[in-house]
Amino acid sequence: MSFTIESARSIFPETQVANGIPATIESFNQLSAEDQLALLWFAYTEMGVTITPAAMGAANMVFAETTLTQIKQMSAIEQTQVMCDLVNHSDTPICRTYSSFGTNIKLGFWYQLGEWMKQGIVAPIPESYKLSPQASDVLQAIRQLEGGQQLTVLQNIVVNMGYAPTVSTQKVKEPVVPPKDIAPRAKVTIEGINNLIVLSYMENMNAFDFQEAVALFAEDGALQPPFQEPIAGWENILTYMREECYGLKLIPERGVSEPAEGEFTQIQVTGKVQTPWFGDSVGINLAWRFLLNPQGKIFFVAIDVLATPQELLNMGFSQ
Ligand code: EQ3
Repeated sequence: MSFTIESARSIFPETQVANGIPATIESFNQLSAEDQLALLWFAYTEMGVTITPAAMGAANMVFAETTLTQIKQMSAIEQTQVMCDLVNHSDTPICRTYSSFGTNIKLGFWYQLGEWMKQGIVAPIPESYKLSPQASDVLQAIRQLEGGQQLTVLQNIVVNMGYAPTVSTQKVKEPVVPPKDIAPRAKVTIEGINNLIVLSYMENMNAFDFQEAVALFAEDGALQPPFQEPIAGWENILTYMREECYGLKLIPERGVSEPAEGEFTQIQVTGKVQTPWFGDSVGINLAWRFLLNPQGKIFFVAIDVLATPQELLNMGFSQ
């Protein structure tokens, strides 16, 4: 019997995924627009992490400049309306433009608005704003997540704002990374793993050499980001990596490799990833679940955010 992408999704079923993340996002989405905006403000200011301004350069904010200038010139009431529209997924020109931005531009857009809110250029959340009891519960749930998980919640919420019509529009492409931006290659070692494809995946991702990273996949192979559906095929994976992975630092620590059905090999690796937004101040605890086909190519890899840091040590080793 051979694997399908669907059956590959359940390799290493004992992986303890941080299911608190989608649950928190779900309860956040039930709140009123005002509560959502205020809660994000309070959560963000409480987190005690600061965005590395260098990440703004990588985000290529030129795509968002016109919209940001437009918002800057609005009255306070209009500014608040725009922010509520974004949260409400209203069909407005700004919401449509926002949806066409890549992830990094969306994050940079809110970072800029946040800075302007602090400076009084954009309508702030009144300090006396009283969250509803439901919103206070969601804020409490966010407080209880560990740092990397809080960022994952924040990122997911921000990325899904705006209005995307069902007929897909042309996405604003993030900068295509020219060869000179490929970082120096650093050798990766993973305790318990000597598989060259897995090691090479980590090394190429850290060098931002996404062409080489994609060449490690089978032509019909797939990559499944946390809490998302698998992205299948070389071209789609490459587009995704160019948009989402520039600046990420993968820090795999240890793993296990074992034979699977039909001469496939399954490999589980645990470790951390750092995002350029917060430099090395926050590491997100992750697991990679690789399934290699009999030719040794990556047929499937899932990336999961782990429930507890303890999982970094526990996983795979109890078998
Ligand atoms: C202004 C303010 C504060 C208040 C206002 O009311 C509303 C909003 C929205 C506000 C602003 C919020 C801001 C500025 C939020 C910024 C959030 C940021 C910068 C979050 C960044 C998070 C980054 C994360 C979680 C990155 C995770 C990366 C992962 C898991 C990478 C995984 C991958 C690996 C390891 C692979 O091997 C393959 C690719 C893949 C990407 C899946």
